[in-house]
Amino acid sequence: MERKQVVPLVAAAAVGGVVAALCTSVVLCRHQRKKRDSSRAKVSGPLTLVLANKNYSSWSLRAWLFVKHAAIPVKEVRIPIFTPQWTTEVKKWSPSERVPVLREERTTESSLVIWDSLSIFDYLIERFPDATSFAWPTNPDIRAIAKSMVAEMHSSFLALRDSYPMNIRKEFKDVTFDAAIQNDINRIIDIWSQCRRISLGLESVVTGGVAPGSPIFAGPFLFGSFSLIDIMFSSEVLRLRTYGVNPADKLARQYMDTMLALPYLREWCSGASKETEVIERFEWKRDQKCVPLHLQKTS
Ligand SMILES: N[C@@H](CCC(=O)N[C@@H](CS)C(=O)NCC(=O)O)C(=O)O
Repeated sequence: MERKQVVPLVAAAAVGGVVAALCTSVVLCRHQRKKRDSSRAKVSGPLTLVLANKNYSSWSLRAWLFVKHAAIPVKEVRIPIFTPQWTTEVKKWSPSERVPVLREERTTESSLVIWDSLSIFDYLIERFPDATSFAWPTNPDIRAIAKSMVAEMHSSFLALRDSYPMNIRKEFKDVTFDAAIQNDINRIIDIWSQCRRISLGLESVVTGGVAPGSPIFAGPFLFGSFSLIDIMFSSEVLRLRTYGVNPADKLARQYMDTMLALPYLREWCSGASKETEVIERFEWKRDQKCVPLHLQKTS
């Protein structure tokens, strides 16, 4: 299992190029070395992860990447979003009628249902502590910052998320954004750049503090090795690619390349390219003023 985990990191590190090379000589933090082991898991029955389309569902992507990286066995159930099948099926699985949702069978008649991504991550971290030890940095200051950024991703960037849906199969060029959306994009790029600068020792983790001057994390991901913060921003890497955003910031650009080379992300994208459903409300059209998703009628 350990070998399987290392492959995506190595492949992505190769793309990280200079950044990865810089990181080879530094001290690895404890969570980066810890073995993952799902054998100590505390669940009573099989797990089912309910997801929507790979092409459009950014929250499904995050939950899926998490279980893949933790190598937690789950049965996947896919319900194509906003289809007649969705309307009838999602109610059977999810109290919020949203996905992802995770179900743990307890007996033949009972189950525990966990919905909303952050709760799913929390639940899996509690139940599979070894397998999910990659989730948070062990340094308490950096962990606090990572948690702030993960929470920000979960609660924010609504202007961007609402008007420019994740649509992995499409790539547009020369897209112009209005101010609110450009602000969201700039903030996401700033977060990526800040994390990379902290990892490379170019910026202190403490505001106004002194940068260490040498790398503090090995690896090309936001905080060195792959963690939950990378999972949270994975859909944003894909979203920026779809709408032709190429950050001027070199560290942010390198980070996007690192993520786009991640084997599990590529596997997800390859699944998206094979899907046939086209959901009109998620298809951005250049000459059409964006109607935010929450104002659109469900078809
Ligand atoms: N806050 C939720 C968001 C889940 C969500 O909005 N999922 C979308 C698919 S990506 C959904 O199920 N949408 C159905 C709807 O809006 O009715 C989470 O973090 O899981």
